[in-house]
Amino acid sequence: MPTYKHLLFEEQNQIATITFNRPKALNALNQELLQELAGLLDVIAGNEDWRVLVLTGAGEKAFVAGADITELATLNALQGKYFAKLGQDVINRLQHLPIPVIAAVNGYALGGGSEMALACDFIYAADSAMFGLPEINLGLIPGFGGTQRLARLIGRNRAKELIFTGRMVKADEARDIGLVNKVCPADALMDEVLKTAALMAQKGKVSLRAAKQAINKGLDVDLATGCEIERDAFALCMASDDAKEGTTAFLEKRPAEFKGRLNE
Ligand code: DAK
Repeated sequence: MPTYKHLLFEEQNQIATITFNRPKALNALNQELLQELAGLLDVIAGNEDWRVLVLTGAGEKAFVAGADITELATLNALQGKYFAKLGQDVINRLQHLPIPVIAAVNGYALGGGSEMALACDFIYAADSAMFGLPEINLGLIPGFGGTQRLARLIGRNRAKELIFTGRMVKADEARDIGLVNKVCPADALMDEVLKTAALMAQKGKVSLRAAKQAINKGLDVDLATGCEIERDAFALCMASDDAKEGTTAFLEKRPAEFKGRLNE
């Protein structure tokens, strides 16, 4: 594996973990970090062994405190456009990664940091976590998909309130409005995330990917088209050794041993 200046990468028991690692700047996203992340996500997408990806932030204070404002302040319009393209590419790669991605939000997730978490499949948060889209305070609006993903996840009016005011919400409120799936004591967050990741990692590889794709693609279309997408994804699962193994194991009253292969 290549080494990275602003990211840490670990892999254990088929679970890959990326840690944003600029703790002195609260893990703010600069261009170099985004370029590194784009490359690493490509490596992960091409690896058949890793079943789940976890994203978290270094230090106790932040997941990601947003785009690097120091860098942002120096960009001209063209550079801003490149920055936007880079950020949007990375966030799209994250959303479309074939394996599930859990955001383990261990502190501030602000601006681009919240948008990064929103592109993950779901979010677990430390009780100390804070979420917000404060771009309005900088004379900006969210630019990495936040206006779109937040409204789709928590509803139009709640998203408008948060984006128009820039108000931060604590972890409990984030859970109550549906932004976060689970809140844990800060020192238990990674254990909880890895437990859920391990549960998913032992499922059929083909079906896990098929379920993610069917849900993601289906959310952008009408119900009938979504059900068609589901049928195709279901057919793909039926063509896998995993489905044969899963059903056989049930009938033989033993745990399934998924190999993650299509029928030979
Ligand atoms: N960028 C750069 N440095 C940051 C930073 C950030 N976003 N957030 C914190 N830091 C740095 C601080 O400057 C400080 O550095 P030193 O002074 O020690 O050198 C260090 O991290 C510790 O921060 P504080 O001293 O401020 O710590 P506090 O506990 O007092 O406050 C805080 C924590 C998170 C409340 C505060 O740091 C804060 O408000 N940070 C900024 C949060 C923010 O506004 N984030 C949103 C950024 S806007 C685009 C697409 C997307 C975006 C932009 C463009 N295009 C389409 C072009 C995204 C925009 C954003 O994300």
